[in-house]
Amino acid sequence: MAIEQYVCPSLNKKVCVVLTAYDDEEAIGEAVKEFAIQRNVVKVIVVDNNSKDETPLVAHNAGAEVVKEKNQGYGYACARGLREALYCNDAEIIVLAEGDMTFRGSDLWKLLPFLEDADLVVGSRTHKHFTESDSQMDWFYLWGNMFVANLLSLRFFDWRFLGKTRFSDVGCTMRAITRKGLLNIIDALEVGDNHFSPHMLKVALEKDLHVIEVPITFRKRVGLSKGAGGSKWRGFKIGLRMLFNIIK
Ligand SMILES: Nc1nc2c(ncn2[C@@H]2O[C@H](COP(=O)(O)OP(=O)(O)O)[C@@H](O)[C@H]2O)c(=O)[nH]1
Ligand SMILES: [Mg+2]
Repeated sequence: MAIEQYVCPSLNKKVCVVLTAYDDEEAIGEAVKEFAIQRNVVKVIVVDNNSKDETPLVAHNAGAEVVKEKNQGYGYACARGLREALYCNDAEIIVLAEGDMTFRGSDLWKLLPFLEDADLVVGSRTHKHFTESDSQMDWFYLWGNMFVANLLSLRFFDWRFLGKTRFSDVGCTMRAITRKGLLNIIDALEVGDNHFSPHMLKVALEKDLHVIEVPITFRKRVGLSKGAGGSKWRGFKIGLRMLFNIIK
């Protein structure tokens, strides 16, 4: 076997980034710029989900392509953005994240290399050194996410590796997927609400995509949370819906 220096091909592939946004005018401009500036990012799509503030204008001015999703819900916004990204013919890799500044644009470079061996790479916000102490991930969200994540691993149990893949987080929006992988799952994404994230992972595993999780940085949110991070009661209810979707 010839010994040669390895240059990771995924780091040279074109990337389309999708950011979800709902009344996120405070954060969306910086979020767009932070992702757009990363190497090989050819387009940033912002999915505006009926914002009543200036979110679409701020996103547009920051350089994003803005699409409007009328069906209200985090899952509808994610699925719409992923579908739109497939029209970006240049892009071989599609990255999904949120426009609330919780995710770091430069973390693309943690996700992409794993796409050499996997179809879908999802972030985990459960590692102490990467999850900032003033982020939403307090003990409640950490333990809740880890509990439901273990359930997802068990759903695809295998004796040797304890699951097709081992998850530590189910609510992390930030993920990278190959065009081929996305084409395989897009029509099966049917959850429109806040429990979309583990649903997408479940669908991917059902379709035999290779899924892997990597630790990413999680920062303090800019602006008000409208999702699980809004209150513990809301987080609990969303967690239950995630759980029922996983076992169904
Ligand atoms: N919760 C929620 N989020 C939405 C909706 N539409 C779009 N989003 C976006 O989805 C992401 C997740 O919501 P967020 O408020 O950050 O929830 P959190 O991450 O639990 O605090 C954000 O980028 C929102 O702007 C929606 O109808 N509900
Ligand atoms: Mg968020």
